[in-house]
Amino acid sequence: MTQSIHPLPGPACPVSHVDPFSDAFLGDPYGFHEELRDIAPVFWLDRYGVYGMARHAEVQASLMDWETFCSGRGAGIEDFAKVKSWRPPSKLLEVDPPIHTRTRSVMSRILSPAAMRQVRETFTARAEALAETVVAKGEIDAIKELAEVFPLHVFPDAVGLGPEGRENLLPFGNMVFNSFGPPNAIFQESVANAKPVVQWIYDQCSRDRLRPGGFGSQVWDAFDAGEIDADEAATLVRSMLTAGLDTTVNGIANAIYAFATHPDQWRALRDDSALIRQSFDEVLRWESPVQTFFRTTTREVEVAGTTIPEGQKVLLFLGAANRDNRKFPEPERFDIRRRPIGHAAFGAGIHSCVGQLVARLEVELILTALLKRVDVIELAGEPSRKLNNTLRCIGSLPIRFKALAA
Ligand code: 4IA
Repeated sequence: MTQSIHPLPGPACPVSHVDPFSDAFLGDPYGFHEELRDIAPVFWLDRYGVYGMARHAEVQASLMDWETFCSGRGAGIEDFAKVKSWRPPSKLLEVDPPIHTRTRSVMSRILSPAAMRQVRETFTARAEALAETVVAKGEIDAIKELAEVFPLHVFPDAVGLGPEGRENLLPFGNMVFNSFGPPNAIFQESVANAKPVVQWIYDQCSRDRLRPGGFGSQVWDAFDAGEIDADEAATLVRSMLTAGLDTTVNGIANAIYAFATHPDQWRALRDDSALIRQSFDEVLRWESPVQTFFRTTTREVEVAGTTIPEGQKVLLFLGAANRDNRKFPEPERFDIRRRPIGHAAFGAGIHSCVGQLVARLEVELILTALLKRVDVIELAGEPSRKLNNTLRCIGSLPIRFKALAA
């Protein structure tokens, strides 16, 4: 409906006039996703002058080909080769090898399976206590009282932050995830009053603020070992504080939403708790917290018959790829028995989510703790959306828990 073939000279592919950062798109992306997937493997978004890909095959292939689809020119809409980023670029997300290889190896060691075994006991006790509280309440807003509470309770402690100022963490993340898109009203609103928030975040990244032994302090240990420089160390701590909260809050929120609207799936999980971990992959596929990311072409490249010139921004629709029926049969169905191997919610290739073990641990423990206590999860009212240029967020989620007979 909104497509046309662009008159030459111009991109050699179909054009869409859709605005993927509009309220209408962000509020309910799935109809738009279908339209974009069906236009062509590669299309031109004339609203922003960027290419887009929404089918699984091309999204996946582009993520794997970091030499052609680079991150060093920014993972947002701005090309760092042309404009200066509003924040100093991430030394993890917004760099390419060889720098990336070095910083990534530090982060993946700190967030390794062995590290998860160390925090598991503390995280578990907190998940159990929180589940006890919310189930006793019966009715809650699952955003304010559960999805935000749990990551904010466990992750900043694991990083080793002090007790003061943690209310800055979610506003900071919200702002950064908005900033990957255009400077629209959604973004502007999130940066109003941002100065003290940004300052607080940067202050927490210095060594003397971080509890010895925590994830943040371990980043500084890598500086001592000569693996990274001081600027890289501080910026990697910032990466943890940017990428580690809003993502998991919405991962938990989307999981609760999925089960509340699919009672048969909660029953299936009750019948077979071995499905807990893979059920989170299905949540991620069905409602991907990180919906989109940009790459920039480092050379002219042909994708499915379309030639993309060098230096072009390409918007990858991870959320659309995860609902592509060319890859996942009946993609609209939330089915925890499906093994959604190859979903793109954590990205793919060298930049695939380095913190995913933390996310997986948090969701596993919350679902496990609820499963022990809850017979039925249901909506107790209409959920509301919170719009973000990158994240699929829920604003409020009224939930009723029916407790298991004791
Ligand atoms: C960083 C993709 C998202 C989860 C993310 C956001 C920020 C950073 C990394 C990942 O600042 O390094």
